[in-house]
Amino acid sequence: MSSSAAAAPPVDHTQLFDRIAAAAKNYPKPDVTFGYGTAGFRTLGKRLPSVIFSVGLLAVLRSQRFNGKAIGVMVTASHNPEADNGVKLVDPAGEMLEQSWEAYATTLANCASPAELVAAYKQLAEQLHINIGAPASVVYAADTRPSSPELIKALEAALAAFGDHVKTNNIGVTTTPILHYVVKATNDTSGEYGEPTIEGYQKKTAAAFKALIGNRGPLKPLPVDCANGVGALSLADFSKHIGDLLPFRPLNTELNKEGVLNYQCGADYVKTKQQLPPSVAESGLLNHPDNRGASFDGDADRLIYYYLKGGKSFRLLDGDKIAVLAALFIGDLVTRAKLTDKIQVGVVQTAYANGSSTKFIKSRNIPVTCTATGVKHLHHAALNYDIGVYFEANGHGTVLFSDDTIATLKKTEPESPDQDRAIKHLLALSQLINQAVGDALSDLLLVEVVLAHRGWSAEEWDAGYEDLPNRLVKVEVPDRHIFHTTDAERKLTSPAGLQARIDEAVLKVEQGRSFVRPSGTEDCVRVYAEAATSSAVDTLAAAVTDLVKTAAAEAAPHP
Ligand code: 16G
Ligand code: MG
Repeated sequence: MSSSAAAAPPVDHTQLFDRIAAAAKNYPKPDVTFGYGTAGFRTLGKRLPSVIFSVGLLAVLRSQRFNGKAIGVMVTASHNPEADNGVKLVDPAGEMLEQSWEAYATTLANCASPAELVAAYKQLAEQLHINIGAPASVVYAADTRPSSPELIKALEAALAAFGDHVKTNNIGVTTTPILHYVVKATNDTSGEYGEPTIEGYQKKTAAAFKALIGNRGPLKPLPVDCANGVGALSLADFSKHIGDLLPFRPLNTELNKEGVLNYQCGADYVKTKQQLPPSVAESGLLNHPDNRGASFDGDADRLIYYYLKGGKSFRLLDGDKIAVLAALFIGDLVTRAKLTDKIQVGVVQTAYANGSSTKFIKSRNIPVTCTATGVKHLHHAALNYDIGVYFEANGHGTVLFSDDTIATLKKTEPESPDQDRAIKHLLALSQLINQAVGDALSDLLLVEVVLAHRGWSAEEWDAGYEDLPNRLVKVEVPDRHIFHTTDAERKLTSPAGLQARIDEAVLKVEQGRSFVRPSGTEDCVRVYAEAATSSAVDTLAAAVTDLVKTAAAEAAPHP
């Protein structure tokens, strides 16, 4: 970086390369091709040790690239079955790894031998002009999966090869959003973001929650389905900090029983099946119409709410409903703070957002941006707003406050007690809501704060708009890579002619909308459809599925 670096004598890193190669021998690569996808690497846990080892090397390089700032490594496979595992890297500001580095992760993960790995690593460092002898810092954590301890050992073996100049911080078993928080807090030089520990996260979140609830508590008990995952731990820890202010009724908290993680429970189960997990139904905790319940996914970065209307019929309160609840509440606070000319609140969604939610948000004069699927895309777009509310329908999301917004809030002199309260509430929300990444626990607290302030039950929250009936179909095709999209994945550019046929099918049904995209996490193509009625959406989903299958078969090579 400095001119003296260029003039320095070449450093001999042979010993380091030898140590890396020797350690890598213990983690032979299986005969699998790996790819760093939407959520990092994800596959059967037993296939991953070599991948995790290579991720350790990349984390060090990434940290050196930022002059030794901490990089995060999270070992988790989120809502996937228990036998799966995964790993992703977290950038210094607590964000997902910058996209251009995903290809480097893939290159290192696919090296077939220790010698190849060292050569690829060396080449990468040269190409990026990174001094591999420079200091680095890596913070890491894992979820509760049985394969996680073994994978953490592989990561530590890679980091240990560097000796003392790589600082490591194993924060243990925790949620993905807490790891993101700790990375952001570690690198925050202002010291304002919070202590860089799990405890620091709990304290900061609890203080903001208490300030926002004020004398509105104690709130009604809340059943929380923890998917038998790591969210159960953070919920129990958090509970100690707030006492009875919000009494949780934790469900699915088995962390040591085999085969139960994400099994018939969790946010993904509820969203895809559109029904209560059997365990939640059996608990009877939702039988009262005023009650609401929530589900986390396996690493607690997704949140879904629900209730039984009239104590009987299941109603889903998904990421779209959370986004609407949050955006309108925050918008009202900005109005009361008399800052509408300085602070613009916007919502970011994907094409999976129910059309009714988008229409509803726009009808309230709140701008909406649509991005491609995947947290990083939404997060990036949300940064364009002063306060950006982003949620995927599946429950991933958060609310980002820009630095300028925080500065504006801090320097505004209130002229009335109401304006003063609104400003304080906005500042407290910026402390409550995880600014690094979507966080099921902090999002849950956000929902509870809004409901408490509005004095609403789940049913009143739900009353804003009615979801259009929708279907999500998974279509297995010979080659999903022939499907290419544009316009935030709302239109196909190939196979040729398919989009025009989908458009024709859409026109045949009232309020129809449908799009097709290749999955970033599974070997399939996903069809989404919505329409005015349940039967119309069935017709549309079936028609588009047929079109996709036909186009995929026509494109496949004939034997
Ligand atoms: C990953 C993404 C999630 C997205 C999903 C789509 C992150 C942390 N996770 O789980 O946001 O909704 O992929 O899966 O970005 P798909 O490409 O298989 O439809
Ligand atoms: Mg997750």
